[in-house]
Amino acid sequence: MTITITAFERSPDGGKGLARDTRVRWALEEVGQPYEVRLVPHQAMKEPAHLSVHPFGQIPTYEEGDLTLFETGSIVFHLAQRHPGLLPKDANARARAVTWMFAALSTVEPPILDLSIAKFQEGDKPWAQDRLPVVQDRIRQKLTLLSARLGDAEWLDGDFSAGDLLMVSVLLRVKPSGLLNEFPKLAAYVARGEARPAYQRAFAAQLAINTAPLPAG
Ligand SMILES: N[C@@H](CCC(=O)N[C@@H](CS)C(=O)NCC(=O)O)C(=O)O
Repeated sequence: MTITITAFERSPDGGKGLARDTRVRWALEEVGQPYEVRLVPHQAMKEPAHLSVHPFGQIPTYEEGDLTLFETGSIVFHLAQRHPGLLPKDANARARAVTWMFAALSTVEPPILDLSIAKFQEGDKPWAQDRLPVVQDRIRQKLTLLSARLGDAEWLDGDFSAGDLLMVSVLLRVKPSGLLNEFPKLAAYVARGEARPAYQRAFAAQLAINTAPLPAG
């Protein structure tokens, strides 16, 4: 059955791989599933056609036969459940990997997202410069504890899992700020994720789209 995901017609990051379709592409590559991409122009994001697939008018989405999903956590979980490669077989190890998926998205990603908002959406507010260090320190708190837990391990809990895929994806979003380099163990962990052939393929695919000429009109 054909899998179709959506992505920005032009990602605001110009192809640095920070738009969230990259993590879905990565998961698809890890489990060896071919997929097609439907590009959504900016002006179409909040129009009825796209809202019928994504209630909040965002990307990415995932369509497979009569199944339509949104939210990257849900999409990666779906792929990990249906195909081998992203979750351990042992029930307890699997539950722990799923826990890391949630930790990535609900504990680590929010302060990182807050930094993007503070910089790019609120950067011109009179209080922006006072707020920035507070937001950065909230990220540092999380990264300090995450780094301590990872220690010198290769991945968060045994073999590479969907938990690592999402954690690395989330940490990649803090890399441009320089904060990640304050945590050498996490920087090395992210580099291990980026070095995976599946990630490389996912990154190259989104880069190709974001650097291709836009259709005329
Ligand atoms: N929690 C959602 C977040 C989705 C999201 O924020 N997508 C961004 C692109 S990375 C988007 O579509 N932004 C445009 C908008 O919100 O209008 C997920 O993980 O899928």
